[in-house]
Amino acid sequence: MIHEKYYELQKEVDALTSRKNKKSSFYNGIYDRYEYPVLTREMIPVTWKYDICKETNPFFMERLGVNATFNSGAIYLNGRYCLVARVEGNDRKSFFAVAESDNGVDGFKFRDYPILLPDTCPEETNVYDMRLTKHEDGYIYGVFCSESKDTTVNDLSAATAAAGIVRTKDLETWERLDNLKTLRSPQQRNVVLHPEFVNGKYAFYTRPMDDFIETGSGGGVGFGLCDDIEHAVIDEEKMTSLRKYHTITEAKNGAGAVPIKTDRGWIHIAHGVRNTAAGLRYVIYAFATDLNDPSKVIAEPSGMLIGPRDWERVGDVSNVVFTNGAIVNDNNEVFIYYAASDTRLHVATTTIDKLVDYVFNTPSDPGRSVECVAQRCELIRKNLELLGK
Ligand code: BGC
Ligand code: BMA
Repeated sequence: MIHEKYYELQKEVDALTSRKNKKSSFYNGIYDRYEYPVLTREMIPVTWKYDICKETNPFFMERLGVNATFNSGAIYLNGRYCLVARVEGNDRKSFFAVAESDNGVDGFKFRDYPILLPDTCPEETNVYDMRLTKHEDGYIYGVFCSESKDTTVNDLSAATAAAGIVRTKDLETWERLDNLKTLRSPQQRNVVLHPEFVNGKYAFYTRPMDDFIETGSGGGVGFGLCDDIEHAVIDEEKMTSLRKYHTITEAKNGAGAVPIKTDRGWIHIAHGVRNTAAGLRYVIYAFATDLNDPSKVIAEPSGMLIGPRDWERVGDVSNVVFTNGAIVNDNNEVFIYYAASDTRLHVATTTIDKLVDYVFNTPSDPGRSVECVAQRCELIRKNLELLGK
């Protein structure tokens, strides 16, 4: 017999997933924020957490809790906005699950089951942060972080991060390929597959790092080519967007969403990290690369595009906004899915025209306070002149 509590709780889930979202009062002219997150742990179907049978679960007790729904890959498929969310169980293990909506800002519903990836890596402990690339070869690729225990050192917490690769045509059946091998970088996280061939090869944005947490000598977002996607190997990684002293990318940075193609260049929405007394602070920034050479940075507006604000600042890993997915629909509207504090997923909406204006017309960071204030005084001078002052 089905426990009566099931119906009550599922009704609450249904109410949340069918709640209309609306733009919030936040304004910067670049993008809109929304009142409600698009995915939270409260939107997880009851069947994923409870045994709904009254005989075996008389207290209607949660058996397999869900702690968070956050960093999500995103893709526009058959007119629907599809997310491959990072779902984290109470056991701290993450997995992937597809949630879909008709309009991209509300109504996201999970499919009946989460994704069960082919189990080809016996040492893999955790998976997270999938980027979904609709590649010109006809497949949809998912590139994600595959984390394993580092058994070469005597440290219980030591881990190794690698890029796992899967592909699909429908987000239902997934084929697992070999993990990416980067010959010159021992660890990789935040790897993104470029949607087009470059010089006839598959192209990846990488994030070379010496260690699991610290990038060490890794200088920023890398870029490398490989011939065979089924056994992907990258020899040389060129640098694209660099880590820089006293900027939002000082501690580390990494590719986020799959780059968006525009008339002026590829627009990248990435993340930058700096260290503070309160721990690492993650923000989202943007830059553009050349249409013919997607590794060459041609515009880099100063500072962050999205920083954690208000309640976004609070969660399991506070002071973090992170993106690994954006969607452009048929009307050139852009939906940036960003997670707040490793806990819930939000959306920011803008348009291709606005993003291009932002990336190419926002001044770049001159690097020193005195020059930054001079840059601002110039803006004020122009404005006061217009105001006749
Ligand atoms: C966590 C990630 C985190 C990474 C580095 C992993 O174990 O699951 O969320 O980004 O560690 O801190
Ligand atoms: C990591 C990322 C994310 C996470 C962030 C903050 O390095 O890969 O999974 O959102 O740290 O904890």
